[in-house]
Amino acid sequence: MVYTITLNTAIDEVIVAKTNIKHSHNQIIEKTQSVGGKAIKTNVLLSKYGYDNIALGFVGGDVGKSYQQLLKGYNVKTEFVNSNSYKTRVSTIIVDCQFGGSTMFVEQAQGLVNDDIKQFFTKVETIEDKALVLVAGSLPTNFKIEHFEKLLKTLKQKKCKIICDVSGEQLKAAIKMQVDFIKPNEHEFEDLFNLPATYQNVQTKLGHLPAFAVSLGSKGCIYKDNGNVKRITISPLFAKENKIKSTTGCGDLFIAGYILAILSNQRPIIKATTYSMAKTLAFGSEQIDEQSLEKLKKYIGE
Ligand code: TA6
Repeated sequence: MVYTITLNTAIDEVIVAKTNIKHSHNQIIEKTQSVGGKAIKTNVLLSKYGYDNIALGFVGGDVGKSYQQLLKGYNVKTEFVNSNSYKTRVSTIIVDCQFGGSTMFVEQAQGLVNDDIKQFFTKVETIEDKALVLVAGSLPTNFKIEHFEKLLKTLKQKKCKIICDVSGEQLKAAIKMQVDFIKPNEHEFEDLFNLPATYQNVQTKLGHLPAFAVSLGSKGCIYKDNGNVKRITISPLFAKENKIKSTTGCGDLFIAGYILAILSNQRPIIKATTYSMAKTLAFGSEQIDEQSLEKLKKYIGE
């Protein structure tokens, strides 16, 4: 069983527009709703491939109801805390179909109350010992860093395999707790250490951890597994030979691919990279271009 924890859920309103900067009349080509929040993308993928998984976290408000409907459509089993004060957010993602690329605007989450947090930790206690647990995304207001540290400590005591895709103070706590895998992107690394994400700096700052990946966007990633710090590159031919639609969600699908590989005894970093690349070929923030997965491996260098 894989558990995911999305403390700050969101629905992503994805707006695909044809920009016309000259006249600033930008025509909307397509509007879709995507499953937002980071860890939940892994549930969507695991359910698709028939792996048991449960999503924990907080939902609330009308958007929370729609969010759970979306997840039902993906056959994702949830154990969310339904809060009366927290409201599942709406993130707006503008995808420029002419020049490529996406821009994301994320609502500030409203507050949780202590009873919500108490209910959450009661659910955390039901997580099986030694389970694989993914914790990803931002914290809602009132879920303090102390709560986050308590969450990691509880999972450690349960001897869970803890994977974290977090930033800032949460990333610092995950490193201190020496969780089993972290995946900051280059900006999150640079913000935390005030250093560029070079091979040397990554090795110095993260080399003591069991495993990690620092994602470098279209340049690949610097990672550690089986004891050595190595690098994955992505050929520039990938962007030349494929239509890049939206990079929103790439980091989330990297993690989903990593976990899928662990469950299917494949090389985690290669699968993670292909899923992250396949995400750029679809508009939705939880979608990938499945047909492209096999052929993407030819663009990956080690
Ligand atoms: O990485 C993309 C994404 O997961 C979007 O789906 C959007 O919901 C946002 O990031 C959520 O991130 P946050 O860190 O605010 O939980």
